[in-house]
Amino acid sequence: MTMQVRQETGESSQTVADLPSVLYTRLRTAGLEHIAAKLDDGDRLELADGLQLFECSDLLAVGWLANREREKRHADRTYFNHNIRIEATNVCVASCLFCAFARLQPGDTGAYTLSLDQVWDKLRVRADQALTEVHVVNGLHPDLPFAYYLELLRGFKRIRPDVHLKCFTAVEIAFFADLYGRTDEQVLRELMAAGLDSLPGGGAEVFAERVRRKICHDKCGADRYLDIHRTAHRLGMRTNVTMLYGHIETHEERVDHMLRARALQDETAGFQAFIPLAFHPDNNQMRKLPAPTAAETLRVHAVARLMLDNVPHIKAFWIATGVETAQTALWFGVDDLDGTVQEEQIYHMAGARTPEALTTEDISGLIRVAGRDPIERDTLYNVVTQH
Ligand code: V47
Repeated sequence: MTMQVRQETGESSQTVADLPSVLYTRLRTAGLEHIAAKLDDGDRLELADGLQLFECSDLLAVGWLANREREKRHADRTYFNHNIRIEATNVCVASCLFCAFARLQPGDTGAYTLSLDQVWDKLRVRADQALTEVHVVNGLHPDLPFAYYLELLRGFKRIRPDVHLKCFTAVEIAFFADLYGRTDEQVLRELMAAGLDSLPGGGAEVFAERVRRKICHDKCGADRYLDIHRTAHRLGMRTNVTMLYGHIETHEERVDHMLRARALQDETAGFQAFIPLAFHPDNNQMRKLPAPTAAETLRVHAVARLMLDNVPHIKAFWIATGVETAQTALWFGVDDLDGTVQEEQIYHMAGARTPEALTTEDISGLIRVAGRDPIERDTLYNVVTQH
């Protein structure tokens, strides 16, 4: 076995013979020796390896392997961006059991739909901020015309032509296609012509049919979600992919989810980041379930880093994981913390107790305190500022 280990500098490497014996013994005792060897040899991890990583009792050994992969790619570099999150409407015809945000009908208590001016104002009032990204996620509204979404994008570009528009999940794209009588590709092309720059990763939940049938039966399925990302990549856009974990899914379904994302990435290389999303149980139809623990969160991010050898970034969405766990995850495979966010609602309505926004100084400070180097990036991972 040749176990190559890159040091934190990313410059030197060592074989298993050079590893401190205590570390080698620990990996062997954890039963992870052969997974370490596969990683060294550039062999891919498969379903059985992923299951073993989820079931291994030594979380630190799993984390150590994930951290080694993280440092090979990024050394200490840790990315975040200066973004704003906008949810223009929470009216949604889908009935996902985990969702605390959606309201079925326009007149229902708490239902809202912002006018275009109200949406644009969210950007206008931040004219003094060096924002680089607007991230839009909406409910599936049955009555808005397609022109609303096209105009929303055009208006953002009029106000801030420099800002990257990461808008509409694949689930929304599928909904638009069905509602407005277009193909998925036509919808993407029209939105791109109006200013769309990339797609966020929302709506993936868990790809396994068993899980989708139970928690999100009436929205776009896994194959269509992946096909929309495939099309977006072909049209030249980059996208992200998420996984909602910590509810009814099995370890096998988590690994299967990662492998399906990896297979598409082999085809297109269009995913920038994989983002595990921690389930929040307040105010939704799965409220009897406990939230995932910090240990589970660290493990999911670590296993994602190890399985998704072809996806450049593993992102911890600090709103979902909590700030402290996101910081710790920087030593469990994570190299990205999303962004300043501002005005997030989906998680806060589901019980998140994280702040609603962090400044770029807050984020770079918490990265530095965790022992990593903060880098403010734009959506496409170009460096904006090396803090
Ligand atoms: O798809 C909804 C999730 C997602 C709950 O692409 C919930 O950069 C946990 O996708 N508990 C939307 N999760 C958010 C999202 C996202 C977040 C950050 C970055 C990016 C990106 C994308 O939120 C939904 C769903 O999976 N969600 N309700 C809940 N109660």
